Amino acid sequence: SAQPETNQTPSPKPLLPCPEMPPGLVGRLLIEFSSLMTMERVQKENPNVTEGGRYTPPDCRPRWKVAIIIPFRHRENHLKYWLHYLHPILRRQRIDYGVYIINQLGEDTFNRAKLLNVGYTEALKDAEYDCFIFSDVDLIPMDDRNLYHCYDQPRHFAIAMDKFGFRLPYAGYFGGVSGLSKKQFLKINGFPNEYWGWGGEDDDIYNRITLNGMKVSRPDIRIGRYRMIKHERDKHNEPNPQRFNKIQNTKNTMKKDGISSLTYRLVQVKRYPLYTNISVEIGKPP
Ligand code: BGN
Repeated sequence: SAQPETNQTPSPKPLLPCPEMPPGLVGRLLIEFSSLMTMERVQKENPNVTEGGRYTPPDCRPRWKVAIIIPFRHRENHLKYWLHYLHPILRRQRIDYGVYIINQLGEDTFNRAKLLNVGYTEALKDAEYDCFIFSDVDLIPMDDRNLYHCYDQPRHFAIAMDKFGFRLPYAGYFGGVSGLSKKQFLKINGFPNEYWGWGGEDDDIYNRITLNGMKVSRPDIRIGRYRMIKHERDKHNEPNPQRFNKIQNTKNTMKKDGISSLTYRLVQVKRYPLYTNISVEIGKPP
């Protein structure tokens, strides 16, 4: 053999790229929120997930490195269900991923899109992600063929939610669960930081996408189905009365307001077995 005996460095197994549609997906899933869920149970169900909620497929080379970003405040119970359902789905999908919970500290008005910008920034301090999936904590996909990676165009995943009768509520809807590559995200200067309270920030993101010459990609309506965990309206996240005006002005605001203007105070990064918790102070509305 030409191999010198002194060279004992083990070369990594050359893995083939993960298949477009991984074998072992099950299709339509039964999703329910009545059984009681504990973090201990979910941890036992997912022994292959490593600290901070990281996973990489052992049997193929993933095409994307995906950071899953979840804006969060006071939704511990929803998080247990999300982790219970999503970790096994993502494993079957052969996704290389990390889960980041972005926890808004204090009780000032919630700001979903700013938390998503924080998630993008903080995840990149952890690993060289090239794909970002932004998910609400209460949305569970009902079909594992809805693959959580990035696409040629910004992706909208949650297109058929139970609360909207499994239909898209309007053509420009981009809420719930969406995904952008790093390149796509930077092209639109990230997300707006100035939407305090409920509503409109997803429409602003949709505007940014189309104004920058991209279009939204979506799965088949039979596959992009979601269950939302029922809940009372959150405190300190009242509908934002400015949202109607603001979404008319994306063209003028997007260059200044976005990832380029993001400021916040990082308070704590804590790695749990199934996710990384990033607690931040993001200020309050002017
Ligand atoms: C829209 C909201 C979205 C929300 C969807 C679904 C606004 C802006 C003024 C029209 N947009 O109406 O943010 O995701 O409903 O609930 O309120």
